[in-house]
Amino acid sequence: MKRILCIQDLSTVGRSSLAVVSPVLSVMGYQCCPLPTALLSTHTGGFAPVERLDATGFFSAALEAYRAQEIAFDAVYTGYLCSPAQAAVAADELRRCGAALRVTDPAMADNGRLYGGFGPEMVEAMQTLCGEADLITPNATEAALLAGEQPRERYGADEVEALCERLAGRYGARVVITGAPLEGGQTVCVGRGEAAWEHFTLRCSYVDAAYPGTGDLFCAVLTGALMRGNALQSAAELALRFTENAARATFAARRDPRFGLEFEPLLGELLPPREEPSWAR
Ligand code: PXL
Repeated sequence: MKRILCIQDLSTVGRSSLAVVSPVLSVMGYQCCPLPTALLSTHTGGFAPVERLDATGFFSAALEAYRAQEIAFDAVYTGYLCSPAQAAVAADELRRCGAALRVTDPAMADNGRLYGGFGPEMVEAMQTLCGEADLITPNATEAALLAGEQPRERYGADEVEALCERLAGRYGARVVITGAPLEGGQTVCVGRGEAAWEHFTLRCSYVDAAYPGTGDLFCAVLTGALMRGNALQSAAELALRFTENAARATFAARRDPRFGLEFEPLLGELLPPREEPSWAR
C-alpha cells in the first residue's frame, strides 16, 4: 500500500487540512501519514477565538526520526503551514525525501487576500517551497502571488492559462490553478502538465457561498487520483466534480459555511475500483 506523508495543520473543527485530507486519502486506498505542524481548535476562516499550539519543533524532529529509520514515502504532500519557518522545514523535506510525487498546495490566501497572520515573508517562503515540488495547486489569488503579481478580481480565460504557463516555467512543476473567476461569471480550473497534451481548462459552477477547506478537499482527491496513475486532466476532473458535488450538497442543506464541505456522505465515490474476486474470473 502506498504511503503518503501529509504535512499541514490539524484543525479540530471546521473541515480543513488534515481533517479533510486523511479521510479522503484513506478511502482512496492509501496509508495517509498525517504529520501536524500545529494544532488548532478551528481553522482561521471565520471562527474566533482560535486556540493554537505551534508544533514546528515537533514536526521537524519527526522528519529527522523518519530519516534516521529510513522510513520512505511514495508521496509527500504539503498544505497550509503556519509560518515561513514551517515552509522552510517543509521545503527541506521535499528536497531530501526522494518521493516519486511531491505536491505543494500553497494554502496562504483566497479572494484576493492573504490569510490572517501572513505577510510578504510567507509568500516568499511559499515561492521557495513551490520550487521543490512536482505539482503545485494554487487558487487564483495564490497563483498571482506566486507569480509575483497583484491578484485580480476577474480574468479572461486566456489570461488564466498564461498565468498557469508562467508558474509552470518559473517553478519547473506541473500546475493546477483552481477557482479562477472569469469575466462573465464562470469559474475554471486550469492545468499545465509536462507536455502540451496535458494542458487543459475545466469549467465548473460555483454555489453562492465560500467554504474554508475546499482547496484541501480538491488537492487531496487530485493527489490520490494521480497516484492511481491517472493523467493530470482526469485526476483534476475527478477532484473538481467531487468537490463541486460536495459544495452543492452542503449549500442545499444550508449549513454554516464555516464548518466546511459536507463531503463524508460522498466518500464512497472515491473508493478504488474493485477487482473482481478470483472465483468470478
Ligand atoms: O487550507 C485552508 C486552511 C487550513 N488550515 C487553516 C486555515 C485554513 C484556511 O483558512 O485557517 C488553519
